[in-house]
Amino acid sequence: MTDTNTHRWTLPIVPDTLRVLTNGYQSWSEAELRPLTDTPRQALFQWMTDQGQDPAFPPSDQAGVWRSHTLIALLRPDGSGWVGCLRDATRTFAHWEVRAGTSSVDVTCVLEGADADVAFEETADVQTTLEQLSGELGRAMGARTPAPLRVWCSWYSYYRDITLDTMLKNARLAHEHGLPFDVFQLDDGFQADLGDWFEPSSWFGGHAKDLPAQLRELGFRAGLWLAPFLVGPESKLRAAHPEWLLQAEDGTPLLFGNNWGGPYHALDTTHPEALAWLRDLAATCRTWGYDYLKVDFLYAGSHPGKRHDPAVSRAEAYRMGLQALRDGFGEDGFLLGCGAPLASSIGLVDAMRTGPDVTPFWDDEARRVLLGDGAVPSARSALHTALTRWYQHTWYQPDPDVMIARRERSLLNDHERGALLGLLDVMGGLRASSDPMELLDEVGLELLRRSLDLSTPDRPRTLTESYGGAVTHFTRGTF
Ligand code: 9PG
Repeated sequence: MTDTNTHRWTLPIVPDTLRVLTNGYQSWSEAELRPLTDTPRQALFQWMTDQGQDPAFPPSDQAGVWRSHTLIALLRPDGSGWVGCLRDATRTFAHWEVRAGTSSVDVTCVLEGADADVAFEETADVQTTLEQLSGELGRAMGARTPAPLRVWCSWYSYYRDITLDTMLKNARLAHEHGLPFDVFQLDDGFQADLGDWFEPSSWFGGHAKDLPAQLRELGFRAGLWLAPFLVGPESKLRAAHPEWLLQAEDGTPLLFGNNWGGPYHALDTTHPEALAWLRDLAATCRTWGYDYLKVDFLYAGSHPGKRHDPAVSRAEAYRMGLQALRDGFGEDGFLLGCGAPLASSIGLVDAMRTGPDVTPFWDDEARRVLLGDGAVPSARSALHTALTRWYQHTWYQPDPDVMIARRERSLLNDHERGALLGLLDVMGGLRASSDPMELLDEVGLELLRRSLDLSTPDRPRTLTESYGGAVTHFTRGTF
């Protein structure tokens, strides 16, 4: 049972010249600034919606109707306009919708969960007001913004084919080159199954607990990837505790998404035993020597479904799960959220992926434009979305995803590698790389060194004339 409250405004303005700024639901959802009278992208397949959007609040399929989580803005060509923003996302999701009429624009904000304050202001300077209101939201929720870290992550070169030896080989080479990484982070592929985190995969060639001490000898901290709220349908965890799973209306364990060759289950984070298990999981990773966790696919914690405690809202259920991980990992552990409902993570994570995955190619036009998947991984999508969320610096350290400095096993040309480097620097936050050290020539090493040089983020000059230009420069098709 969830309460809903609705707020409405009607703006007496002709919509033709307005633009709308949306935020999206979770890390991978597209965030964009688009003409209000355009039609939002429609993903052709349900699994795309499941992995990029809120299934309970998917993008509209009508011209002039735009939806956004937590906040929304409408801009006139001179940068003035309106900003709407939720004041507290701990217990509540805010579903914003703007609807263009002929001579007016209707704005609706539906609160899913407890009632909460909502700001809606007309302003001469949308960018400044957006930064103010989102900053207030961050402060109200006790945002954590520790110093950014420089991270090597195994995913964007090795994908699930990662081994203990490969991790150590890269760490040794990085050490020899004197590259200033803080953390070496092992990504997906080390574990037997989703949920069976303590057992190694058949190919990993060791155990995740064998890594941290060897990394520390080379001068690096150890980081580990988990999708802590996901449970594989064939996993031992699923067999042992079916009662811990989020359920469909008919009481059977819900299956959703499509990665790792099929759909998966989610833990019910209102179940006390599932929460205790999550605390133990994070605490165990800590005792193995990891002090950096990339906690991924977190949207599973707020997926719609039937929970053990039906009085808990999706935002609250999500935060109960995330709080359990924080409690287990400790206050001084570094938590990077990924695939995560954005504002509802404030105060519990140290850093947050603010866009979809970078890939070693610029754009996946067919999937983005023709199949309508705005959350599709690509260098372009990652930069475009993370830049649109620039104001979220006050919520956590943003993680705009990795630099790709290598020339081999990459389709990025020199201009695109340069754009990636420059725009990651504009965004600030975490600096990351995934390049196999052995593939870096002199130019690649120099690009990587420059990308690890932490700088203060540059405020985009204006929202309407932002660094988005550099993103579109190499892009064909609808923005
Ligand atoms: C490991 C990876 C990496 C990566 C994460 C996440 O289907 N999808 O929409 C989809 C999006 C992202 C994704 C996987 C699937 O990647 O962002 O850095 O950790 O998981 O599996």
